[in-house]
Amino acid sequence: MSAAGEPTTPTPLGVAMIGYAFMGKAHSQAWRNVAAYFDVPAVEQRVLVGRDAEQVAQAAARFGWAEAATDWHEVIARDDVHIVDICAPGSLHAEIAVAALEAGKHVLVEKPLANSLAESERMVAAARSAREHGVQSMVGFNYRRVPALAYARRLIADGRLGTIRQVRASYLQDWLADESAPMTWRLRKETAGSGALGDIASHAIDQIQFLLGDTVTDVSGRLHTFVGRRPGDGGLENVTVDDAAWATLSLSGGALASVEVSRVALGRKNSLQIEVYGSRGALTFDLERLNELQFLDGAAPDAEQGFRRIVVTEPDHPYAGAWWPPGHVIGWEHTFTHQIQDFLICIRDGTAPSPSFEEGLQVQRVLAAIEQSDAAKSVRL
Ligand code: SOE
Repeated sequence: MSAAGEPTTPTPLGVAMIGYAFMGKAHSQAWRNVAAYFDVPAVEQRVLVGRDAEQVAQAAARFGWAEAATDWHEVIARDDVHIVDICAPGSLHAEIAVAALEAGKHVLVEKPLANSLAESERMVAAARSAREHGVQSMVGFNYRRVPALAYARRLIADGRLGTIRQVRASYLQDWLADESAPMTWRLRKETAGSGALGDIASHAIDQIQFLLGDTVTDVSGRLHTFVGRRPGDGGLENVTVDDAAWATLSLSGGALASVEVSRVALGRKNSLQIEVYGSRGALTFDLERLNELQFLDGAAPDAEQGFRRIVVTEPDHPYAGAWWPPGHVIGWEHTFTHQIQDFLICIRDGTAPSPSFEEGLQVQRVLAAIEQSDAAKSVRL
């Protein structure tokens, strides 16, 4: 407590991270770098947690963590741990997040929030009561922190596109196009919850709601699994999640959006594309050119109509001023650094971060509605 009785931020803030695979690696570089580029409270990467003692120790040494541990229960009880960053599979999110929040730790959890609505609701309840004690929580929808997309949101909020009518979002990958690609936790319903739906449609849906500042109110959807069996440890195993998903969404402000996602779209590595069409302007974004935004100003003279390319690296653009001079582009990993800087500022200022667990639950409701709509099936001709 400060002299005025206000809660003070411990210095440095001790961080524990659970999980050290792909997302753990991405988050680690952000924890390592954030204080070098942004004006944030000091942090210390105290402990990395994983199930395999040898592997987690190697990962800790490599990714800059002071210690390694195998029992997350012990770690969240430590007094020198103030923040818990959950990069474990979705099936573990609820249990760890609720326990960490109850132990008074700020929690950052990877997307999607959880594997089911029931788990998500438990997490929201825990987040709400923790918030009353100044304990913050956030979901890792990192694409909100792409400068071009944060800037797109600003243009939309400023009315530069007029009334938004239509959004097209697609997120296509091909790492499952090969039928011999092996089983992983991401292909089992009990660990991942769903397939392309939770993994990448969740990003697209969050992004649409973020850009428009709107909420999805109505959904129709379709899921499909193209490769039903894949090699596991003991031979071929059933894939219990979708490979691809489609949805049309109505938004509270009157816009309609289409979403198409796939992990079997051959040739597409990590292609997130978004197009927004309004009554006065339009914009398009492609993650493979993440420093750029294409903007069409419908108010320009007819003879000058056309999309123009904005390189989103100016000091006035979101996040960009912390890095390099204009035109010196940044990459995918920077979105995680931005995410952690936003989270740390909220912890320091005692303000609620976004996307909150409530916002994560809203995405989860849309995912569940797409599954429900798929179960209702289409009209057969
Ligand atoms: C795997 O499909 C994945 O790593 C997602 O889980 C991430 O959220 C996305 O950013 C990239 O693809």
